[in-house]
Amino acid sequence: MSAAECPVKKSNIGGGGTRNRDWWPNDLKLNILRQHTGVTNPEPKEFDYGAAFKSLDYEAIKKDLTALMTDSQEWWPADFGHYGGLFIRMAWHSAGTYRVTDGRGGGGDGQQRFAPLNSWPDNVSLDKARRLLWPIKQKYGSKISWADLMLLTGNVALESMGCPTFGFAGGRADTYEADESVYWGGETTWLGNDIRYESGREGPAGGGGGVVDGDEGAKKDHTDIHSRDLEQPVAAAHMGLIYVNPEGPDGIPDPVASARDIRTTFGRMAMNDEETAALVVGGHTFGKTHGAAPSDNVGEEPEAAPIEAQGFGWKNKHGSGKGPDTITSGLEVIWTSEPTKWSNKYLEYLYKYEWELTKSPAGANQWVAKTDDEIIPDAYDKNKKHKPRMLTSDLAMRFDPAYEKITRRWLEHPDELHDKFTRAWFKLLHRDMGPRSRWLGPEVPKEVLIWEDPVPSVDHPVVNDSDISALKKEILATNVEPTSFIRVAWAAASSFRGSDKRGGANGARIRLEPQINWKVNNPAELETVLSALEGVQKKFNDSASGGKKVSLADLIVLAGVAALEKASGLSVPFTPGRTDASQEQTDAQSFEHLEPIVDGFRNYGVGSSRVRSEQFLVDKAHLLTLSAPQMTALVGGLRVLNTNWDGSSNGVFTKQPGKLTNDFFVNLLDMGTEWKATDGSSEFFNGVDRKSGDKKWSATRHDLIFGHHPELRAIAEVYGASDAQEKFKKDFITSWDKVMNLDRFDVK
Ligand code: HEB
Repeated sequence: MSAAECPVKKSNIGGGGTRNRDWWPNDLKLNILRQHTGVTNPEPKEFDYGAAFKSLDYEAIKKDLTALMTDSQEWWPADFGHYGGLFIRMAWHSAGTYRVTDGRGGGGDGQQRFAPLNSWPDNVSLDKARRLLWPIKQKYGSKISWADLMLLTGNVALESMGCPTFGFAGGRADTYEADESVYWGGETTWLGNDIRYESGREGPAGGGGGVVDGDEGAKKDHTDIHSRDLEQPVAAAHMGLIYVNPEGPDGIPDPVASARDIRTTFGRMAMNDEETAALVVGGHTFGKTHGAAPSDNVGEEPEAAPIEAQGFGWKNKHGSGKGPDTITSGLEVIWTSEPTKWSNKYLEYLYKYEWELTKSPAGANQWVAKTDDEIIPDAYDKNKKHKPRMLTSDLAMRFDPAYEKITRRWLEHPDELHDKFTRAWFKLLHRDMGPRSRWLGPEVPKEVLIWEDPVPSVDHPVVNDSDISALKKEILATNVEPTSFIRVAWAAASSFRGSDKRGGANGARIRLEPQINWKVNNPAELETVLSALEGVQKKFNDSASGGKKVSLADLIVLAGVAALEKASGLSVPFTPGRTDASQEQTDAQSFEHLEPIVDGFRNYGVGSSRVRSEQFLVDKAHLLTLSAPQMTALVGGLRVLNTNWDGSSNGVFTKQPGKLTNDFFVNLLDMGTEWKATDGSSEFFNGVDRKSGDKKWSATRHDLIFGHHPELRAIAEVYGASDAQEKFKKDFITSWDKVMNLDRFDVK
């Protein structure tokens, strides 16, 4: 037994050994707030990926990719002499990890190169696909990221097989470490699915979880594949799969139950029935599945493979281990008679034949057409022919009544399928890119799509410095409390999430459904603020010279800025140029996913027995792309500014509420105060004078965590020191400005 296998003696250097995570697995983790920072990235600090991408010879790389499709390599031969199917699957599995609930996952960061995705059971053989791309990545270097390259390759694969696409946009900068922020489920075994279907479960309590649901509700029987509920926010039916088990839920070959899982998981990916069906039908028009022999021929995944494998995993000892002997999913299906050409044959066969349950050579459930027609070519042997075959998840496209209605129409109208497929494919690849101002390259489509969350472009001169100071005076002259302006500006801007770059103040969507009615936005106060600002806006726009206009989105932020200047006595930056979106430009249903369940910045809501309040706070800070010091400065500042969502005094540790001071930290760290829980759930606390016993303050977990957690306390001590008053105010304003402009990709 080697040292690496010894269960007792672990490595004592290089980060090995028993660590804090092992000793205190429930401790609050801040690691997700310091990912992808300068030290992990080999590019120089000033590297601008957008500029690098703009210098890429786009036509040349597309030509190289097209040539690669049919340049079969001895070490991993191309099925049917064409890598198209494999590359489409690579792109699809890259983008398809996206979930609309928290915006995490997706192809935007090139995470398929890192664990766990590089080793997911569903990503078998994609290690080979990426390696086939290395010569092209090497040739173009920093001008194209892996993230862009994997997706562009999928697009070129489609085009090279006669399927014109809807377009392509680049602009996804690479990350260089495994992203720890995504909750993929609580299971500890691959393909396990117990925890995600068991409401009432305890589940993991570690940090870095996504926003997960509460733990109310009776325990459900998670073995009932017709009624089980998938845990939020996960978007896959099993740990290690992108979506659903191709054999059917839990391997049970039931097409209708499969449809249920498909609908849920693709729905979490922000796809409706039509988009889902288009993707499945269009995708499986190409390529084949691989299950030449039982899966026990296959070795360990890349993360667990030996060093000499150099990043490859799943070494296959069946036959040659490649080409006709490939084992990927363990299923052995070729959908159409022309697997390297766009056609309508998937649907033709799906409806032409009746289907019989059978087993793949690896023993997996799959379906074969009840026919003598041997019309399907072999991937390697020109003399061999096969019967049409399908996966259980393919039959879902026919046997689920809603999918059937859609796919029967496309059977008669192939052009409609092409249109729906290419649009859904474009959405799949670009869903997490954020606003159009981030989309780069010559193939950005002209048509504006609702899921982009479009904002109108600026079609009028914007306000200048003297307008801005005049407007600030107007704003402060209204009879609205300055703190209300701060609350509303924060509410608007902090709806942003860095995961899929949605939300933010631009568009002034806080005045539209659904944000206008979010409880956390305090609708009554919001209305007062909005009508005051609309008054200021009308007055300005009616009288300003030279057609100048100010948007409500700008005024919402400017009002916060003006109030903050008053509260701090310092000048606060403001960058105009926002515009106002209309309700028609807003997919209200899709925006509902941006509503915070718990928001520690505004002292809104409490955690559950599964996810503690402070974990929600860290999660929110991560979505706001904040570091731990920035989160600390913002919470401390927002508290003394008296901006809790409901105006409560929790955490408002100051005698001068509304004034920007470092009092939150000074008073939090004051040894004269003793803290006591006020209720059984340890969510609310009173701070009492240690000597007199008199109540001085009230607080939530969102507040007290800054005195409890050693790393947060270390930051709080910096801000609570006697030399920190000016530093704190400056840091607060810098972080405030960052949040106000998180969505301003148009000016970055
Ligand atoms: Fe797919 C393949 C499943 C969706 C595209 N897929 C495949 C396979 C499987 C599956 C199992 C095989 C793998 C191997 O190799 O073995 N899918 C599936 C499922 C689903 C899907 C379950 C859901 C329902 N796909 C999909 C989509 C797409 C696709 C959506 C796109 C769009 N796939 C695909 C392709 C392929 C596959 C292209 C082939 C690959 C090759 O050729 O290699």
